[in-house]
Amino acid sequence: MSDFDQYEDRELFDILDRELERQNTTIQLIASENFTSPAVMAAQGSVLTNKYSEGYPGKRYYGGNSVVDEAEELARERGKALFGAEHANVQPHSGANANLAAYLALFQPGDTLLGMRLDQGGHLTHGSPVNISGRFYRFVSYGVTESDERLDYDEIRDLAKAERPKAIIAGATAYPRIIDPQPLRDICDEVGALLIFDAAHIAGLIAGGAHPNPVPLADVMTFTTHKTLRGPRSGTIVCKAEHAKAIDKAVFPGLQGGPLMHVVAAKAVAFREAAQPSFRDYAAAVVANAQALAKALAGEGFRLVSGGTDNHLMLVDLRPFDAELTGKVAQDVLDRAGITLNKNTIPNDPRSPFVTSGLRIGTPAVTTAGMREAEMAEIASLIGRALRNRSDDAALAEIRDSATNLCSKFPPYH
Ligand code: DSN
Repeated sequence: MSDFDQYEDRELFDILDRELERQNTTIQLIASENFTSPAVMAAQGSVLTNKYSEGYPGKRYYGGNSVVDEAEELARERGKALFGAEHANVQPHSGANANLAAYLALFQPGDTLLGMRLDQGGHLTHGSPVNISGRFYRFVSYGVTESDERLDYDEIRDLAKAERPKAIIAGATAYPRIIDPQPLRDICDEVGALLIFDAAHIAGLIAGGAHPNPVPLADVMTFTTHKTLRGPRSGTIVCKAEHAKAIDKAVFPGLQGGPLMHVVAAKAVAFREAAQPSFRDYAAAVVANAQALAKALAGEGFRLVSGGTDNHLMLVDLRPFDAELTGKVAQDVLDRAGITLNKNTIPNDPRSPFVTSGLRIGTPAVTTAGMREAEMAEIASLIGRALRNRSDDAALAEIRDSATNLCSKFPPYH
């Protein structure tokens, strides 16, 4: 047994202590982040990190896998049960890998696919030209309407009829409304396409019954496990039985080598946690908090893209609040005020993705910490104050104290 312990490496573990301090004392509003449970972290920091397990349970390339086989089997069964799926592959290291594995399993290079525009809320792996998805496949993008900034399923149908894609990729990273799987399924059936639903952001809302479950309608659903689902940083694919073999082959050996079995074990823990009745309360509270925060921000003079939210996030158009204020500046100012979130393009943003006119704000983490509607009103007020007083260092320091004081009542980790 190695005689090194974590207390010896102060150089690194001091950094971890400072990050713990940051997470405990500043307000976490990044829509794709959450606070995992100690059980998830214990599994992720376990001896399973030591094991090589290329292959699948019962069919591995190395010996000594009988115990980890049980962990992967448990994760698969729990993942299937959580979403009512016929098959689960719990090995993707990330959501991006899960998406690429789905494409590798089901499409040929050059095939036409429909995906949501990145600058209107889609994801890099939904066909961005700088991503492998956009280089290997012929992606055609759909977006939101100018009038109400929502998906228009009739427009998607027209596009699908014109382009005859092999699949429609649904899902988003910055879209504050429910994505209805039924009209997408209908369109896919009309044009003979597969439906791939990337539920990375909303997997926890689906598991908690706050959003419609695409699994009965989609051929494949991919998701990350660390956002609203509140598990380890990773990905998973669930699919119809008919695609199981192709999906498994695409994940390994198609795209990845040895799975991260400690992370697979942590996924098993997270799936169990998400199946508890209390997780339904959590998912409902995430949405209620987002709606309360959106309403309070509108009261501060911000414009909410699409007028509000029905999920865990909102997109804030800063221009009515202050035409000169960019997302980049707002993110930096709020960082100094102890409020963590990210700049984001809004639909038809005149500014670049590095500057932007918007912010993306999410409630999964603050809800896990125990904050509810009253705290959302307080957070909106802090955001408004900070951005109005962005050149005033003393005011920002005061707001940071208020943020720390609020967090001290809701520490995610003791
Ligand atoms: N980076 C993730 C997000 O924040 O939404 C998407 O991959």
